[in-house]
Amino acid sequence: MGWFGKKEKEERTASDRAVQGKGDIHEGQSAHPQNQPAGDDTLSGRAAEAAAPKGEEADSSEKHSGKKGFFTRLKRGLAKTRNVLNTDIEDLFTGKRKVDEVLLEELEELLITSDIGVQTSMNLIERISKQSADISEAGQLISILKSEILSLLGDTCLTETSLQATPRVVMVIGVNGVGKTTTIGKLAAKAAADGEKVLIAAADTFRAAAVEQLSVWAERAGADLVRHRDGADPAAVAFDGVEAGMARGVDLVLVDTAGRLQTKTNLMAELKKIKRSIETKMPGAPHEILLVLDATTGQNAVSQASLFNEALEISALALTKLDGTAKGGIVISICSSLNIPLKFIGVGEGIEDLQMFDAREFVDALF
Ligand SMILES: Nc1nc2c(ncn2[C@@H]2O[C@H](COP(=O)(O)OP(=O)(O)OP(=O)(O)O)[C@@H](O)[C@H]2O)c(=O)[nH]1
Ligand SMILES: [Mg+2]
Repeated sequence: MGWFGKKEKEERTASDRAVQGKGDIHEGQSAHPQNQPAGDDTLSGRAAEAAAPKGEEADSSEKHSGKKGFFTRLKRGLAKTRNVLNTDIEDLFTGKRKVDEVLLEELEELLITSDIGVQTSMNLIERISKQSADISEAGQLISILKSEILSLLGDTCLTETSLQATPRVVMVIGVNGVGKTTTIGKLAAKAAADGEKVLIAAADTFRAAAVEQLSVWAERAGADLVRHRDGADPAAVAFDGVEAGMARGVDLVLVDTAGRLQTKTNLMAELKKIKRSIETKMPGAPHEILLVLDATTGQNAVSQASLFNEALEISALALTKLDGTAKGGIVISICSSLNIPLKFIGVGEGIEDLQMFDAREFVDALF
């Protein structure tokens, strides 16, 4: 199945369903993207590290076992949340027999602790309270919770994109350090493995190491790379990338962008400019604007998504670092408070540590 919809069929058709619980966005942490101060290149060391994709060197057999290994890493990443959702829910029932207001309040607290978000947690509690008569033990509560979460995810997290253009142009955006470049590397590798011709445009010209990092990924994936000198106009790089992609008959053009700019340059304005420039070269492009979010930033990821969405109309989300200290509830929060499909999840730095989001698999990993 093509990851950008080429061969993808529409599996679910609820794309027009209403957005639920916008309230999550302003709760929790600050609404500002966690941008580093301009000029403070704290990422350079990390970039050098990231420049060497780790997936292929890793000798653990898990790394090579595809989907199963991915699921194992996802489960491990969600261990903390799983603990809360299983053990703590069981604890709720000690000495109690029925689901009353007190128990529901305690449950709501548990859900919020696992980053599900206030609004979404309230929504879940409401759904559960309607079924409280059927619940007399922890196992029943967990299974009802599981199916309610699944229905929340199924309602809003769709992968319905059908992109028929050649090339398909995907612009990848997000604040610094969330995993844009890594995600592009993984996507390029996956598309190339599916027999597609891929080109990457290095439109992050602000950070010195960015192009080097990208060229390592491009080489590894067997993708073409279009780059300009450091500090060049990102919109011009994107333009040239799309032009080259068209001329060379590539299937997929991935445009990497900066997550942080030098003083006084507005990130959103710059991204809009890149988008316009892509559109000028190829009407209808970019066909996908993929916002990358770091799951370890919790509710802040939800705030970032709404800011970027206001400026650029995001068409899909990728959520990275679900292998780290992330609380899995953030996935539920994102899916239920934003009407943007969550398309990819990342569970590591290796080339195969990215998968299409699968709600059922996710809920299985969660419980
Ligand atoms: N554990 C883990 N680390 C990840 C994942 N995705 C990316 N990373 C790491 O996150 C760090 C930042 O990734 P980058 O791809 O450089 O992030 P970026 O968004 O391109 O950053 P800027 O170019 O500075 O805006 C790197 O060390 C990556 O290896 C993931 O799914 N899990
Ligand atoms: Mg980058």
